[in-house]
Amino acid sequence: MNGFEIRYGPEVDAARRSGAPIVALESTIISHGLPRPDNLRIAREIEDTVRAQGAVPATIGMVDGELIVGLDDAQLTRLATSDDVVKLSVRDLAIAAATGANGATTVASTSAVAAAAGIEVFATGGLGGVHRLASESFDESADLVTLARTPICVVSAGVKSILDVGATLERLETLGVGVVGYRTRKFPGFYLSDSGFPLDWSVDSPEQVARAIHARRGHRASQSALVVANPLPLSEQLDPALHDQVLTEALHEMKLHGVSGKGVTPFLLAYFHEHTLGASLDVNIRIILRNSELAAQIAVAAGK
Ligand code: PSU
Ligand code: MN
Repeated sequence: MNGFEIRYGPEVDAARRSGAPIVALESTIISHGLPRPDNLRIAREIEDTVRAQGAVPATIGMVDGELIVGLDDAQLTRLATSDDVVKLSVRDLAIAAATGANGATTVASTSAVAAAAGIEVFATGGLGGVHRLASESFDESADLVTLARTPICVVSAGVKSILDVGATLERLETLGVGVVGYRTRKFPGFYLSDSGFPLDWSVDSPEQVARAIHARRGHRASQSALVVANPLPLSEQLDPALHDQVLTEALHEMKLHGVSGKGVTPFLLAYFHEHTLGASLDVNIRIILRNSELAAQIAVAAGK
């Protein structure tokens, strides 16, 4: 076998043949970002949200070393419920394939695989980015550098508020990743509607995003990602006071437990879900469903 081939699920395979719009979805939010048993139900709901808008969901992940674009329900169940599922970034794909691993793809690896499969639109919750105190720890998500070299449109609610949002925006600028607000010029803060940082660009409709996708399709001068930042309405955001309090505690606990590397994001998300008594989970689910809906509308407008 040469390299690791992509296997397409039947629904995605049919969509590729007919030219139907496809939306890529990541699996790390299912395996590591959301608690069981809700995660499997939510994974299915995300897919149905994409279908309801007339697009085909392609959840990406690795099962027994096979890289799959469009996991079927049994595979989705496996990634949502097994204990042997590894969080796979881009650097892990080849070794995971070679060792026959089960793995979930992050924003970085999902983007890379989706682009390789010719998929132009991807929905997630929040991007990875520069962690707080990164000037000491050097902890910056591989999501950023991967988006710099991957032509994909990612719909997210900004970057997780557990990160250093200002530093992340600076890095996105340096790396040449486009960032546009959806009906806003305020960069959203994931759980919070507004991170406090302004944006240079705003779009009003899925058609406008589709035009940007068309403009750079195959254009050698513009092969980095376009991040569409889709904020939660103010009425649906997490209570900012609760957010700030839990975040302070979470960062303190993380230090006590010596959490580092790829464990950081799952630790902080789990801490939030536990210590907001589920409020952050409800918000997280709303974010993903809203982003999936918008991504599907963009994919439909962009056509093939
Ligand atoms: N957004 C969420 N939940 C998550 C993640 C993002 O709402 O679990 C995951 C994504 O897969 C993202 C990853 O790519 O966290 C970033 O992890 P790290 O900081 O280790 O790169
Ligand atoms: Mn990291």
